[in-house]
Amino acid sequence: MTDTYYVTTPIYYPNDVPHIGHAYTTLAGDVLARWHKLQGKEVFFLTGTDEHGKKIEEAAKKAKLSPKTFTDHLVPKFKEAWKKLNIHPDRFIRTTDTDHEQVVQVILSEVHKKGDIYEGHYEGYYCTACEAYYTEKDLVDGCCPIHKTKIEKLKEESYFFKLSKYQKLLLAHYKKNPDFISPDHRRQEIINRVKEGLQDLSISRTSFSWGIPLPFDKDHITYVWFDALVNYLSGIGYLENTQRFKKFWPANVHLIGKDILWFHAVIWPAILLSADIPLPKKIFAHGWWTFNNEKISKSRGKVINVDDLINIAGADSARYFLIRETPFGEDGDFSEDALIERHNNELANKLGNLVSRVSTLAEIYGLEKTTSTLSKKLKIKEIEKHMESLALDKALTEIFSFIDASNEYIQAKKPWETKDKKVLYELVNAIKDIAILLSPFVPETAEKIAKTFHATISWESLQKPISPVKIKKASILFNKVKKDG
Ligand code: ME8
Repeated sequence: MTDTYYVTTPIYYPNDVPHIGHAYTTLAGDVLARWHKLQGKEVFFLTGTDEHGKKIEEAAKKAKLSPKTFTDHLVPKFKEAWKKLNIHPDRFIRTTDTDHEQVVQVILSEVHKKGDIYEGHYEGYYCTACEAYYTEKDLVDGCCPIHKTKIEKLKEESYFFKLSKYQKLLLAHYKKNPDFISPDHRRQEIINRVKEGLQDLSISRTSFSWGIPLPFDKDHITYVWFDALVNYLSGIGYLENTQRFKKFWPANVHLIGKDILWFHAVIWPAILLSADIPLPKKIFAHGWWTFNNEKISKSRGKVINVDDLINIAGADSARYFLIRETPFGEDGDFSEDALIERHNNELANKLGNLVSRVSTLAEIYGLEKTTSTLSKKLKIKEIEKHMESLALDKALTEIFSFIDASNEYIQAKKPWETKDKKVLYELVNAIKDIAILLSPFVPETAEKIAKTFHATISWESLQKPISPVKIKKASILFNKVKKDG
């Protein structure tokens, strides 16, 4: 039986066009999906949009559109952005999809049947930007601790999910499965907070109507997070494609930003425990991007959208930069200069020049088969280990150490003087392996390299010497980009 791999991203609020933060998580999902596919696994990669709730309803009202028409206008922007970045999910789920709405109702019914939902009154503070509830002690000067905006006090009839009932089970699960929440320091934060105690969660609203009705009380709509989290089940066919569901669930990893770890590491597993569904294997919360060292903010013009990102130096350079620049899991800062720097020095100089020099010399002098000493310097096992532990940046660093080693080799052996066809053969094989390993990160570039050297991008071709065929000089892979000013 083929191994499977199921990776998800958060489903984003389509209240504006996607920016670099959304691109980051989705790109990481695409890199992981491509990596596991390369290794021969059957992969499912899910992303999408979170379309219900007050935030969307208010944004639509401002635009003088119905919520559905409003999101219908914005969803294509997400799909186009992912396409431009060469990100190819197996499904793009919308929470307004009929199959998803059905699954939400089924899960609600399961949890209700279990006796984990009760009726009461909600009284407290609600931040619409977060779509989250806060207690008085969470507030900072009467404002949302995240958005620093004035927060509204709500009182309404509501159904509650017995989150508090799951405190012990959750803590036991974290203990038994130390890899469940990553990175480690975030796991510890969650454990500490859960130990302080859990409050039951208000899971329905009556003050507005843009949501999925509760199956047991049509006057209430479902709280947007209960609705959204269930996408990870509906996305792979919880109801209508049970075979696929069985194949892929539990998910290997839910990739998220650190802002929404509580929902994924506490609320989501509690819902699953209540519905008797196995828990995902891992929740990985990556860090936060700032833009020129400031918080990303649309209103203050501190934002970089996907189009701006790609316009700097192309899709592959954007992909490369985002993954290479910061350790996956830590915060990072985006600047155009830093992207250009890496594009020019690492992609154009190190990788581009290697491919250009070797293909030029191979065209002139040809290749001759030999056993390779250079390829011994390629640490595939290390790269695999990094990918397994989601140290995506480290995997790239390791691949680039081999690019450095290959550049040193050509410099030391001087095949342009010696006309040594064997050295060129070794270098061609090294580049072929580099292209295979880089393919999840920079797919377009990897394909171009493979074409030049008549190689195939596949795990089986890795470290398998190619036949010494005739090679033609490669066209330039990366044109250098000038920094502004
Ligand atoms: O929270 N740096 O949607 P959302 C890094 N709909 N990542 C960032 C980022 C930044 N500055 N800004 C956003 C929601 N992200 C819910 C999710 S899931 C069941 C429901 C990324 O549109 C990061 O992945 O606010 C973060 O978790 C996500 O966008 C939040 O997207």
